[in-house]
Amino acid sequence: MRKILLAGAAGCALLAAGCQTAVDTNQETAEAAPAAPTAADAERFLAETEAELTDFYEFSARTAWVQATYINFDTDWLLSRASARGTELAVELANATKKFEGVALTQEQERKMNRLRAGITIPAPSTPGAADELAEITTRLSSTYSTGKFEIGGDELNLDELSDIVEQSRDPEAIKTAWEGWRTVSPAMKADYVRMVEIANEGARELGFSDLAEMWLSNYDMPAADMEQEVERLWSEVEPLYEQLHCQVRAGLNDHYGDAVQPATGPIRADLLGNMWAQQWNNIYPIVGPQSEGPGYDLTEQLVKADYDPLKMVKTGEEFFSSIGLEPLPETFWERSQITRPEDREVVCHASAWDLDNVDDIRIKMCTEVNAEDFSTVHHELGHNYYQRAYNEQDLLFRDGAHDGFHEAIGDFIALSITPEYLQQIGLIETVPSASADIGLLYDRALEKIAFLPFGLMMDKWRWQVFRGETAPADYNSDWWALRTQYQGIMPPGERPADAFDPGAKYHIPGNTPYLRYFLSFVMQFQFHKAACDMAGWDGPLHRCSIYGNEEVGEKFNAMMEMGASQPWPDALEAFTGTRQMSAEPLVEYFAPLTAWLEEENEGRTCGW
Ligand code: X8Z
Ligand code: ZN
Repeated sequence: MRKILLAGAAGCALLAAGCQTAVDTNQETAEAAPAAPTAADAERFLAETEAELTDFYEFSARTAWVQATYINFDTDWLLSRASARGTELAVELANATKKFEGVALTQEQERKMNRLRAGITIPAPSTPGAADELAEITTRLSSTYSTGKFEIGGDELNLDELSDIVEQSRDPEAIKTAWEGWRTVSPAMKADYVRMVEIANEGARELGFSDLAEMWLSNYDMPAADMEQEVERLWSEVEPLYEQLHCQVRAGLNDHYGDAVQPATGPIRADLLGNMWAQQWNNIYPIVGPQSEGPGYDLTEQLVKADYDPLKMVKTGEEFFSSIGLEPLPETFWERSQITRPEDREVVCHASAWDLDNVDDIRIKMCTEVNAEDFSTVHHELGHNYYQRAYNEQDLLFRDGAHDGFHEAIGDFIALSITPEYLQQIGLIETVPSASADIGLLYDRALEKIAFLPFGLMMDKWRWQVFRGETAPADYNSDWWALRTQYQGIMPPGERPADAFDPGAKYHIPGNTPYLRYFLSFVMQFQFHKAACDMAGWDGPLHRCSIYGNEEVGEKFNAMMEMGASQPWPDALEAFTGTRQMSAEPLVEYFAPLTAWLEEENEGRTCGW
């Protein structure tokens, strides 16, 4: 998540006055028809709106920060209040844009109007009380998730502790218990989720969308239906590679656990993939990775050996960004970030990056542990912060990513440069493994990046179905698993209980963070990487290329980041990569040596499920 959008409001006095004035004037002057609004009116409206939002945003962001780093009755109350006012304000502004329909606006004004109209993640209708009810629901959903526990052997385990079991245990029964245990937290969310969908769809319809799915898909500088087609196109480019990886991993799990636990054909048991949601599979590298061709080091072990602590991991991340010429993080980042889980209170542990004042009060909120996964997450979060700071001179409504996939891709693009050579340069490994380690390195990357793709896609496929009413509440869970099986080729470890609400056990569902952004990011970060490596004159294999220390690339990248959302995203993409289309071609090129190896390994096996 990059920031809490419209989470709270400082009130809408200024804006209401602005709107009110326009309406009153019309009534006074006109027995005749009210004067049609002009482009100058639009300019005034936008200026007043941006001033109002600037003030409101900081109040709401600080409220949300306090709640996320100290969850209790009172902070939930405060967040609900702030977020209800935020929704009311956002909806009022979105409705206010309607009066400028048909007015000849500049491209910039048009973009701002669109952002106001389509940019609300969970809208409420303007019916009195709707925003309050919605805010209570969303706060409750989020806190239920973040404070969820399940008891095993007399201990109340939180998500981190249950995840440790799924990630590290090799006992299928223990893994299943932790996996099912975490999913006892979400049935309590179901009724709230159903009601939330009703309210938000009403809100979307009031703003002129057929439902919330259409509204979410309307934030990509093209009609919603075209964007959905784009997503299908990208998926078709990567699906064959996923199938190869799935085939090899299933065979590895079958070897390790035997037919009774993981059959050699059909879907993979979801809890055996080393991640609570089967979204990234690096933790089972030791089971399913190539035996003879390993990368030659284990980054988690190296971090521990080198005495890294969470702070040092973040400092190391900052140093990478500095090496490409970006300004160091401000002092307040270090004073105000939450880098580790506080012992004495409940917090939202899911990693996020924040921009509290839309200028430079940037921070991360993580419960960092010393391991390879969090080392990568640190870079991910810092990417959000550097982007936020880069576009802070844009008009307020343009202080955002070119689209949300860009925002997610910045830090991951940097992390693709964490190559063995880079690790050696910063002293984390002694020797750079030879080319014979390439398959191992690529396999590990594929467990992180390729395994993720169908998950990144199905999350919002499920939500689009729900928002469109194609999936009724009674089918929430079965349709969830139908998509999990169709796209990821996985199945639950046992029958799911009748009241199960498994989507609620994944942060972004109760947290209402759209997920298509991650699918796009996982494709686009390879486009950024390839462009950067080309710029750097790299002519080796893409996975060995690191832009560490390359200020020329840094400067070009920063130029794209500075654009924020001020131009249609193809312009931003073109500025850095020279192309105006999202494409999985660079990803396919990156993994080509692995693909060839997988195809050989899978020969004679029946792949698919
Ligand atoms: O939620 C995140 C980031 C914060 S924006 C840690 N990610 C997705 C997830 O964890 O599900 C990054 C990868 C996908
Ligand atoms: Zn993110």
